[in-house]
Amino acid sequence: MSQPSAPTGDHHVDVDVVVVGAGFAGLAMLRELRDVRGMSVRVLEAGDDVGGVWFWNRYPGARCDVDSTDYSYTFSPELDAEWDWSERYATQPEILRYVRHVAEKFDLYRDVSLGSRVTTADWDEATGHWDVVCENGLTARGRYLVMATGCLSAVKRPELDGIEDFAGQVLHTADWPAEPVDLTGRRVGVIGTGSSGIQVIPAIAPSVEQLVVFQRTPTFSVPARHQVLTDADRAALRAELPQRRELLRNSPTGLSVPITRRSALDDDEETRRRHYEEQWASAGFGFLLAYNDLLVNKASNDTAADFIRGKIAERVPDPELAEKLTPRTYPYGAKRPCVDTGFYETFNRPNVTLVDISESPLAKVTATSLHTTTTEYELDVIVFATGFDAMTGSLLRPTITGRDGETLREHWRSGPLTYLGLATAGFPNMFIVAGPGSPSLLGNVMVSIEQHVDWISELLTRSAAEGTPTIEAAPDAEAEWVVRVNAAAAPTLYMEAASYYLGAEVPGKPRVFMPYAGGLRRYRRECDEVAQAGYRGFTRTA
Ligand code: NA7
Repeated sequence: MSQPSAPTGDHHVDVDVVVVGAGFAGLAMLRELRDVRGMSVRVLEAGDDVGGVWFWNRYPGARCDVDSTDYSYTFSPELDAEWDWSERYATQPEILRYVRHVAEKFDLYRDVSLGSRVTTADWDEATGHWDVVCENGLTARGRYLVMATGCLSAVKRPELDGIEDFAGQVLHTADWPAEPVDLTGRRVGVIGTGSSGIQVIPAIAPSVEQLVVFQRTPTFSVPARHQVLTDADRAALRAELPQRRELLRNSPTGLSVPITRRSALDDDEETRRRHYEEQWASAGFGFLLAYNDLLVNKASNDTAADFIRGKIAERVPDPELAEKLTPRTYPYGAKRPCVDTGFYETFNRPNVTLVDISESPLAKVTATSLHTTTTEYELDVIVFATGFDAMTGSLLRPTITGRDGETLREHWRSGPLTYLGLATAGFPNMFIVAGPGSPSLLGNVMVSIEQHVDWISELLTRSAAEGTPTIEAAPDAEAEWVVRVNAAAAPTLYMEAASYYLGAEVPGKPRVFMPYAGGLRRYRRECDEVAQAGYRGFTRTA
């Protein structure tokens, strides 16, 4: 295949593949397509460096919820051998160092255009190419378009009356300034208690003068059991790496947690309690996998949820406060569960106040204060930890126009329609990495990314070899896959929470369950079977 016709910095590039996003997915795609498959690639990245979510989410306390060794690329034994993670859950700065190291080691920067936010992508039917335009004027043309834009990158800023009048500082966890923010001695309000809020709240509480946390829905969180890795830990992890990688690949979750076949109801109360205690003491995120039916059987789920509720009561001695922090309206795990280091205990501090905004919602902002419907809170800083327009936001913010002038926004007006989560009918030669319709956020996204990168790359290579470079998901295959995605979610408890899996995080967003809930292992099998059947469900033409 051809070499790029213009280096980084020029105004137009012509390549085989235009990739949008230089996070873990986009960089893996670039390396595989360029260095293994011999294609020319240009990656367009909105940020000023590679890293995706790990570039933007620089808030205090930001770290991964997945063990570092499970949240790493697996394509290079040399990379594994030379990289040492310093902690069980890597911090955002360490992950960013890792991504930069990978970009340098594999000479990826030369094919990445930084500071290039994509605004439009248009399918040119006459030539069978995508024309892509960036906000900075850069244009790119490629036979293929790969959207590696991430599930959690379209930042959500809830509308708050008067926010522009606030005289203090307004921050968002997912768009935290690169320069240090000194919160010492300031009165800070944090809105949101999802994974980001749960990390930032304990991280800043000791240094701020006052911290007011505005909570809409209480969260289930279990201790992360974070630890600094010693040389001995690292040696042990290295020795275990082959088995861990095998577990990752074959697991429904993409985590190297051994899968149990036991239901929570198989154990009597005392045995179950002991088992939960053991898990509580070490499992971190893996607590959700303590039994095999916590996400499908309400009675089983109740046992785990009750256990966590009991722990919240132990961690927060004031019963009224503990009750406010206790989730009661949805099953454990039906919203993305959190892991924490001292989150609930933070509310025992005298300088921290919890405000239940389900009782008295946020009303307005003035120059000095954030007001709920009942009370005024004087603040110096407002931190939004309000998350993202998840899964579809980053795909729908640019205008992507496919065959016959239909935009992706129009095609997905009732919710995302994909075949295998990888492609969408009417958008030939466009592929999505770890997007809706694939397991994406329901497992370790690193495993999903690498599976998609391999699968898409193989499809492009085979299509080139067979003289059928134009590839499109057939409408009936897409329709059938959407039914399968819904069917996989239907028996689960995911349907019982207003979560971002269901599009509930953005008012007016279609309420459909977006990720594929059948598990990574089953999904990988489905994709492999489609490939073995000559890419069944895809139309491939010259
Ligand atoms: P999340 O998990 O979507 O959490 C967002 C939080 O912000 C959550 O507590 C929301 O409450 C709250 N929120 C959102 N919108 C509002 C408004 N309008 N008013 C008040 N409160 C609001 O995002 P995170 O950034 O914490 O985590 C994202 C992912 O990063 C996470 O899943 C991990 O994969 C890592 P709600 O529950 O909607 O009532």
